[in-house]
Amino acid sequence: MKGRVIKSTGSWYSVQVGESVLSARLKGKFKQDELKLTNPIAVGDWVELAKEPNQETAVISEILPRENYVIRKSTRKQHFSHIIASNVDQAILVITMKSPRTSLGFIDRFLVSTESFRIPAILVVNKRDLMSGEKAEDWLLDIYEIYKPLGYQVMEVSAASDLDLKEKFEPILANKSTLISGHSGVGKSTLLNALVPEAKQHTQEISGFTAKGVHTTTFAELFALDNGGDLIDTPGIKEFGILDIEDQELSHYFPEMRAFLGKCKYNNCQHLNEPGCVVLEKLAEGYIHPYRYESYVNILNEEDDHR
Ligand SMILES: Nc1nc2c(ncn2[C@@H]2O[C@H](COP(=O)(O)OP(=O)(O)OP(=O)(O)O)[C@@H](O)[C@H]2O)c(=O)[nH]1
Ligand SMILES: [Mg+2]
Ligand SMILES: [Zn+2]
Repeated sequence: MKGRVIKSTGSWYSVQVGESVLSARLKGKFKQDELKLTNPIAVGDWVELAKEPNQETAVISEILPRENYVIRKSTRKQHFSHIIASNVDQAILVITMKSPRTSLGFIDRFLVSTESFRIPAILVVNKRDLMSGEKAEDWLLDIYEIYKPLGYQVMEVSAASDLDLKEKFEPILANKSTLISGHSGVGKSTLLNALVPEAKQHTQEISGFTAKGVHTTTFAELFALDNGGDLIDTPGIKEFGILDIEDQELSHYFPEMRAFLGKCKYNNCQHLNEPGCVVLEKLAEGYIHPYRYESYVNILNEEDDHR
């Protein structure tokens, strides 16, 4: 039979098969592709499984081909990567100006990763209630100015107190599989609980000392929405290490650069300081935002460090 992995807690997986949820595990050697993964099976995966004789549990024999996935470098194991979730229709990145602060560089890394699979991404600015004054206005303005023209939807919420979250998100989430990601403490589980009250995900105050989240959610988990579709809550991530993207390829995942690719003088242009570079021209003309270009250069340099 066929099912979808809705939770993974190490060696046991919860697999949704029709109306029921089975506890399943992998047995024996498992064929993996060349990716070195800390998690061979990810939440969102469709798997082939069979009931174990005389038991309530099941054994997974195969992972069906993934339509897409969001992946990052493992922070614990070098040369390994971790699939955050697979087979998603879209991704919500929850961002906060403070408590904790989300950097533009972090947002851009995440977006490069979703762009590489053409997964639409939505930026949800949370903890709006904590933002006031000129600094907050400037920060928000930057977010809108940088990301809206690139085609990313931007929303503002206070997940802990807004009463209209269901109405606001329903049209966006209906009948889709949506990943929720972001730093620890930005309010991913708080938002999820507002949208799927039965989920009752544990949430926890951020550390007063570091103003950072305390990694409350430790496993990814998929929750069904009332009106079709599902939401995947995930553990907070500190850094988003980008994986397996060639230098030449990186600009393809910056939508504002995509339009100009192939127009530079040199066809192997990396848009750094080459003569006749159209990306640099567009940057000077203001078509490409300097912060985004900075992220591009940072990711390019970081990638080099790992070779
Ligand atoms: N002021 C304010 N606090 C919020 C808001 N949303 C969430 N919080 C608080 O932020 C803290 C962290 O929220 P969580 O939902 O646990 O954060 P998370 O993103 O799931 O964190 P991890 O599971 O560690 O990745 C909790 O104390 C929430 O009550 C909000 O809109 N405004
Ligand atoms: Mg959480
Ligand atoms: Zn160029």
